[in-house]
Amino acid sequence: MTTVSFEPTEHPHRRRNALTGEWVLVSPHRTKRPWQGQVEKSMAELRPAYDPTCYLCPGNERAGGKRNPQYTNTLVFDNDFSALLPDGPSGAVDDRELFRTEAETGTCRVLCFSPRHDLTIPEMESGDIRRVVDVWAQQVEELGAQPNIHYVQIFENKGAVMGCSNPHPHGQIWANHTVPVEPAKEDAAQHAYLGRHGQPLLIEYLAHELEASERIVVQNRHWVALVPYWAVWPFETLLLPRRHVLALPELTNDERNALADILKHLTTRYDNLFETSFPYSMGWHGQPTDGRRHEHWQLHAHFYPPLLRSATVKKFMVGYEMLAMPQRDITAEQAADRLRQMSEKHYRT
Ligand code: H2U
Ligand code: ZN
Repeated sequence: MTTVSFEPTEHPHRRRNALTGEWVLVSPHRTKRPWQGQVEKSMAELRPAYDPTCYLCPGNERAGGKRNPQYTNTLVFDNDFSALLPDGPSGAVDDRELFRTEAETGTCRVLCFSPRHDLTIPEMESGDIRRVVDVWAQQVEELGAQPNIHYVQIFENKGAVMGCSNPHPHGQIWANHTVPVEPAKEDAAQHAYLGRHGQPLLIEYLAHELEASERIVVQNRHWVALVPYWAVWPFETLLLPRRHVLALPELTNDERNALADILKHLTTRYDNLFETSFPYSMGWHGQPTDGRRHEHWQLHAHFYPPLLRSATVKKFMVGYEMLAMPQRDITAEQAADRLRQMSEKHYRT
């Protein structure tokens, strides 16, 4: 019997997500000629700066009947179709093991990043992205201070392929009583890691990644964006502060400016990859807002983009992924390399 030494670019293997404990199957042998397929470009989408039919543009009426103010930088409003409601019962309603039910309360908000209907984060000025960063931090602070709010989830769905309902640049904020499933997994993993090693998981992880450097996409004095070792989506990235920061409100002025810069640079690389307005779901994970300090936490953002080979070829999480475990072909290292090769000058400018 011959024993062949393990080659990560040749041999199928599985990698463990240290933040969630979940595994991903990597099949690099399937990407012998990964980038020789033609790159179909999507139709260049030309949008007006103001769209009279858009429910997020300044001065327009929303679907719920309320009217937006003539806002000039950002706008936050309560979602007209909130998934959570602030008032109502809370706590256990049914304790039977097979039918456990808890009433849940919370608040959902919409955040317009810009009054301009035609812009996206990579096309916005850093100074204007900085305003979005400030609103994110302020929303976590304000909602998190409410005694019944224990987690504030900030996220953005970008692109119709991600189910985004409107191209006007916007994100959402959902805040609720219980810590949702994904941050709860990360909470448990980070808590256990700090207990075992005396250092926050993501602080040690970043140190290893900076040393290896093969999965780093872009970095500046305060932030690093990398394709995580355990990435599931083809061009998934993790955005991390260099300093130990538990939540968005703790970011300094300098860190916020640097965050605006790295957001612009990372999303520009994404857009340049397939010369399209790159769709994704992104969002922030930070400590729960139950009033305690959770030293095991490290603030971070996830970007989960669905595109695989071109502006139109999307990865589907079906079949084996739904029934067994997530699987990818291109390795995290190859994805990081592709993103690193991209220019930070937007293809449309
Ligand atoms: P997306 O970010 O996935 O496009 O969702 C937009 C949100 O905006 C969605 O949650 C809300 C929807 O309920 N919305 C309003 O609050 N008012 C409107 O007039 C339309 C959409
Ligand atoms: Zn608009």
